Amino acid sequence: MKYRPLDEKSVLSFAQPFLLHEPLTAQEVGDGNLNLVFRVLSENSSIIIKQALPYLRVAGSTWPLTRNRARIEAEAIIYQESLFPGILPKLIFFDKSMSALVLEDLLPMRSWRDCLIEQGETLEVVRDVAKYVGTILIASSKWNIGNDEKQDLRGRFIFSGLCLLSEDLIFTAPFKVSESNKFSEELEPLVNHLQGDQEIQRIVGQMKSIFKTRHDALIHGDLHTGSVMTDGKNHRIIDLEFAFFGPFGFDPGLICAHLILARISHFVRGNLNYCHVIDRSIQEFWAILETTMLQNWKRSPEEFSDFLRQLHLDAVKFAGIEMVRRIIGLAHVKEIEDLPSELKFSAEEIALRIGSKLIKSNSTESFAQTLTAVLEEER
Ligand code: ADP
Ligand code: SR1
Ligand code: MG
Repeated sequence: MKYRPLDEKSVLSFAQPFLLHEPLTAQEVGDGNLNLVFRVLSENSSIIIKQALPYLRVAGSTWPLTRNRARIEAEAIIYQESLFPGILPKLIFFDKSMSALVLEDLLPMRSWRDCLIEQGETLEVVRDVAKYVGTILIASSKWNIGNDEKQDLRGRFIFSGLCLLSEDLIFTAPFKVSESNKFSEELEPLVNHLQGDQEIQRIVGQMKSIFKTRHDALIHGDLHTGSVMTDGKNHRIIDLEFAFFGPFGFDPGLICAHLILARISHFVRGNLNYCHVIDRSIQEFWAILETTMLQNWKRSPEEFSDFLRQLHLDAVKFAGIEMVRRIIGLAHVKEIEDLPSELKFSAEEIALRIGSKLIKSNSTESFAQTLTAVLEEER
């Protein structure tokens, strides 16, 4: 079949072979920045069709983007499912020429981001996310795969077009004057100050280089709270199109950055009890992550200590960079975007300040301790 973008009508016949009964209706449900995501319903079942467009959806056809990301997502689901069964949506079929994945419909699960916005249960979610990250990081690490497999996996999950997009949108554009940046006028003095900070420039440059050159494990690559779905009890990790062999600290840093952004959103709204829930979630994330990694560790305890020290150090900096880019860069987060304007500015200011401090942190403490010290200074 020749590639053509699907719509709510043509997706019905595309989905037909994968449903028990005739497809009845389809709805585009992707709130995403990149792809088309359809829910196709038949009499008593439904499936998800996720199709890559040849461009960055949020920017329009002027920003081309390789459809190879659909192949990466399909192969990453298959590989990670073998390492952590049950945490990913079932891949029913992958149509290479259409760059389309047929996926299990996770409804009634909803995104963890929405759950955090509504002050929902989050500790159970964080535990599963930590187990997922810990398992994948160690099981797919350079130490735990043989040379042949390593060569094969590295070939399939090399630094992709989406990694280039991350390089640009996370590490480059937000830290200089760039057309793709998006922030309000009142934030301009703060942005100018941050972009003129030589220490930040130097550290972000170093972290960008780590992002591009450290092939530690097959990381998710876009692990924010919108990439996790939950019904309170069961949790799934979605959206693996950014998967590649990258640095250990990237996924943990990203997930914590988004928990901190959620915390800031609640802080400015005065929901202090929920801020404590998020603090506990971050502590719990690291506790479970460390336990999971240790359970799978096959090297010496001394090496584990060194590994952990580096992991915390990198994750703190990746988290700071991710926070900054979600305020200045192209892609923002709705827990901050949807705040009333007077609270939004205050949240953005706090996020830039905390983000900058995390980037500059030289703390040899754990992620949670470093964050606690930074939050103390905010009081
Ligand atoms: P994008 O990469 O374009 O951002 P995502 O994979 O993040 O696309 O999906 C966008 C949205 O589509 C998700 O936030 C979720 O609401 C919905 N979605 C994606 N996959 C599924 C699924 N397997 N089951 C139910 N909903 C899904
Ligand atoms: C503006 S679109 C790009 C962002 O959305 C994705 O989910 C990634 O986070 C990416 O940086
Ligand atoms: Mg995506």
